[in-house]
Amino acid sequence: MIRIADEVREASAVVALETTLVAHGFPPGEGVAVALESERQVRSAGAVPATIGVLDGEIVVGLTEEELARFTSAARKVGPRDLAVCAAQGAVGATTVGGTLAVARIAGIRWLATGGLGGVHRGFPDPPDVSADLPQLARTPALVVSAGVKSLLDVPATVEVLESLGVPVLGFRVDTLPLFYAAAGGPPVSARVESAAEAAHIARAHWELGGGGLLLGRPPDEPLDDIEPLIEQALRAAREEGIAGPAVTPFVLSYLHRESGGRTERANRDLIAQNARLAGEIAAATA
Ligand code: PSU
Ligand code: MN
Repeated sequence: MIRIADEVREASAVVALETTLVAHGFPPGEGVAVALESERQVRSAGAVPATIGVLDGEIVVGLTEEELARFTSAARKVGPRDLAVCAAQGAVGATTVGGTLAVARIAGIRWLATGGLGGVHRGFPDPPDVSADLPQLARTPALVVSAGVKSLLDVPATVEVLESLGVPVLGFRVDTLPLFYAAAGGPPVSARVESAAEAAHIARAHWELGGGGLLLGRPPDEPLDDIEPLIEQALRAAREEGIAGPAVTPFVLSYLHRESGGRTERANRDLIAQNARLAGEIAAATA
């Protein structure tokens, strides 16, 4: 049921990339460009990208450019619970961080890059919405590089849950977890790291001790510090329109991209590429 591209199978340094952001995080057509740029960044750091998704009854590790083009907004959003169902039903499935981690675990991939990790939604427990990214990260020996967690979440609550799950939350040259678009103002990380090599060393030590996943927060190079009011406005609009569950993030992101005149979209695209680059450097440092 799993097809691993030859190049991925033969490489010693591999970075897994998710496809939910490709299908549901950007306007039609642009997600593919973001995915290809992430792959270029991983390669230029000396590692091999493995973009993961479900196609034609197979879980594919290392999608081709042609295959990537099929990840449109019509694709299912596939978390850990949805992988088998999606493959068995032959649907196109864009894997979330959690879904991608579940596949990485089987394929033996230790490094993953994304924009923002899922987590505890604002207003918990009404609704009691906690992303499956968190428990999946806890049980997968992999390090995820992100700009923190998704901007629309309750970030301090998410960090509390990560602590409960035994997931180290590392900051790349910062003492607080980046807030996705914004760099500063987040909750403290559990440790700060200064280099890709140090992050790799810590991850290896964590796994040697039987640990699972780790989160490494990298602040965006060009942060946007004025987006929070717009996020609150987007969440209000989502509530008023009855948008719930997995549909919230795509709704909020497109709202932000539209209302910010494209600023959040550019920031989102750039930080994903930066995270891919760093994950590539970490993978290459341990190969
Ligand atoms: N961050 C973004 N855009 C996204 C996501 C995160 O800026 O599309 C996706 C990731 O794939 C993440 C998923 O794994 O949202 C989490 O979704 P949920 O909260 O429904 O579990
Ligand atoms: Mn959710």
